[in-house]
Amino acid sequence: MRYLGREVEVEGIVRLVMESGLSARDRVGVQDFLLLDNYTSEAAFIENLRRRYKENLIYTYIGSVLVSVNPYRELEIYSKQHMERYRGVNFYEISPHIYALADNSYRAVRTERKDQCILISGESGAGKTEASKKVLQYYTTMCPTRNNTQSIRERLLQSTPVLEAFGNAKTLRNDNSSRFGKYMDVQFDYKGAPIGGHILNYLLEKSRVVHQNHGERNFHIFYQLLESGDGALLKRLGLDRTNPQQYHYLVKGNCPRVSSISDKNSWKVVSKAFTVIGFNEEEVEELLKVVASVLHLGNTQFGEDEYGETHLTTEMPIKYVSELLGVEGSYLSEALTHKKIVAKGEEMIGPLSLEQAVSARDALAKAIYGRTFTWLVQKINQSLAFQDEVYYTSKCSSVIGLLDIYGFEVFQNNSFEQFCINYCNEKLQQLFIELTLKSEQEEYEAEGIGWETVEYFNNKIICDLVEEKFKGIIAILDEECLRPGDACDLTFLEKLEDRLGGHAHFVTHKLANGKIRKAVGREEFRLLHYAGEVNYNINGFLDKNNDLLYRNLKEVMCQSSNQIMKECFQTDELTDQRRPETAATQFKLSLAKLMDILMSKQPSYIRCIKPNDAKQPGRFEEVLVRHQVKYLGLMENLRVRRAGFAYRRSFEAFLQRYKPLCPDTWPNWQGKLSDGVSTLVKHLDYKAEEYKLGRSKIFIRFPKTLFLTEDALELKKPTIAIILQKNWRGY
Ligand code: AD9
Ligand code: MG
Repeated sequence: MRYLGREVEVEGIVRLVMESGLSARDRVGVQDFLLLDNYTSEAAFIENLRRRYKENLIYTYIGSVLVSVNPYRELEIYSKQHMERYRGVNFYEISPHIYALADNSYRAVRTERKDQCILISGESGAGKTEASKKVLQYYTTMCPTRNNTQSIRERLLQSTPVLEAFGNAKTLRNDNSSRFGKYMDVQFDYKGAPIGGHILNYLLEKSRVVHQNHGERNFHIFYQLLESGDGALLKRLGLDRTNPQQYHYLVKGNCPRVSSISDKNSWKVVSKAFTVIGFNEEEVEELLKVVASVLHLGNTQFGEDEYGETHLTTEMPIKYVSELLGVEGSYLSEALTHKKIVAKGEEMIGPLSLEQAVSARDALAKAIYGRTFTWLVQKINQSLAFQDEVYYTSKCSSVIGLLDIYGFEVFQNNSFEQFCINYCNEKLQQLFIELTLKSEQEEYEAEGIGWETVEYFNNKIICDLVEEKFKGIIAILDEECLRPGDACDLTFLEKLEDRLGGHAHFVTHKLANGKIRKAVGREEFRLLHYAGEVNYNINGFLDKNNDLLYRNLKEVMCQSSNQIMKECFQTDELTDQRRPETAATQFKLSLAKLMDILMSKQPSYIRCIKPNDAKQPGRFEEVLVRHQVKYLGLMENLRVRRAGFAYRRSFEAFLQRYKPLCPDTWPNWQGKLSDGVSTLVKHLDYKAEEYKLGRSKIFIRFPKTLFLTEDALELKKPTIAIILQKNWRGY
């Protein structure tokens, strides 16, 4: 029986097999949380996840949402055979899988011509990036090809290793942690062949270029180049592989090697990917020169002379940087130790203190790396762009967007980066609320079905707290960044206290009665996020938000003869009198654009869960999982789905599947589809409160109804559970 059946591997495919007398439900749980008897119980929810995880069943649905638990081991469930198995199959007819979700979105693109997006969320290490790769793999393997689209498939796939080399790093939480947010559109032509793509990147964690916490690394590319770049190349770049520990920017984390990472293999993959994407040899060399120059810059040291003047104490690193980037060495040295200020049309040069020189150097390294990363994304976008515009517009292509963006982060010490990342998650939660409820409501309306509202926490209040014009935290931060004089991180905190003290989601160490709240430090503010409380340390907020590069360093870079730097640093930046947007405001604007993009599409959700912090297979730590279930809003999600109708299915699909259960509809119903469904449900003895017929769909309120119908269908078949007939599947 379907839900009394066990999911077992048959010919490499997970199927449901009848096991008489044994309640497999006790062993492997239910494949859709909607089927849980006690659907309001968090404990039952987690127990279901745990049971399935133990059986290597990492996927479970909440209706159309896919919950995925990181197995931390390679499972044999991603072969081409598996992909084929999921093509054209409805969710409940086969064991849950990411391919089912990918296929569902694809079918909507094909049949309804509606743009789709797949939103993947979860905390660091939960499996978001792996999930997005699996979806992409599905499309590039299963979709038809158009004449020359073979190469676009390859380019779509190969963009990933390149961006991972430059944008991912080993952190304490994940050996391959994405340190940037990524939204990727895959474009399909009217026949469903992938014909192009486009990537948007968000907030790269640039601070990692100059500093890594203990046990973490810089971005992968540095280690790959040092480990595997050929001897002649390294010589040209002035790099020495024999002692990677000599590069200051690589040693802070004291973690040059990671057992799960082969920098050698990755280098091979990345080198090949460069070729597929369309980089020629010179471009790759120019890019690697930039990478090497960052390492040399990190080795530039400063000292103070007897008069307290800052000067360079190392010669070679600057020589290499100037050679690799094609800039004047003396000019660069001067710019690293002095600053130029233009005031009322007059230029003034002043010395930098030792501390200022170090931070100017680090700012330059971060700017070079950060801009190169953006350049790389643009270059990849050129390669993914669909060339044939006439074809593109005339054949009305559709897109599926894939969002793989950082999950909610709570560390021991949370800074500006976590503030931005958690704000981003508030926005995504807001989108989830709007789209889930909106789409439910719209569907009931379109089908002429009444619906009851569900109470849920609307986190708009927190989004406003962060982003509201003039009043929000970002506005106050910007105000302090622009204010001349004594503005500093502490004055920022004071302003926050003044203006936001008393807000339901904002607290500092000061209590209203004049006492001190111990749980929040004196240099912290706490936000009560929808997902939990986070204390943010304000140190560095102003600097990180300003993200300034001294003018004379920009001037040096504008003279670079390196082709990439030429594109990254352009002279109009020097003449532009306007102050550039601050980092937080830029992020806010880019998120607003992202929300518009996502709102215009039909969403699907993958919610990833990390089962343990040790990155080990088979370990399911309940406390950790419970926390994620909470902040991913899974219980709320389940409640919303259950409050309405648990299942909906088009008349056609419903009739097709269950017609064997009624002699009047079997083998073929000749009349109107809605009449056929009516006849069928009457025969099945559905009670009036169990279902409603809309204009084109049947809505079933309780999962149990469908569950019993599935069982009845199962009894009609001899031994093995439902394997769909081929002719049910075609698109
Ligand atoms: V982060 O926010 O970028 O730090 P992600 O992207 O959520 O994080 P990622 O996809 O990188 O996590 O997964 C972490 C690791 O878990 C991978 O490197 C794999 O070793 C492992 N993983 C994740 N998903 C799967 C899977 N479906 N099968 C096998 C997996 N291993
Ligand atoms: Mg990732």
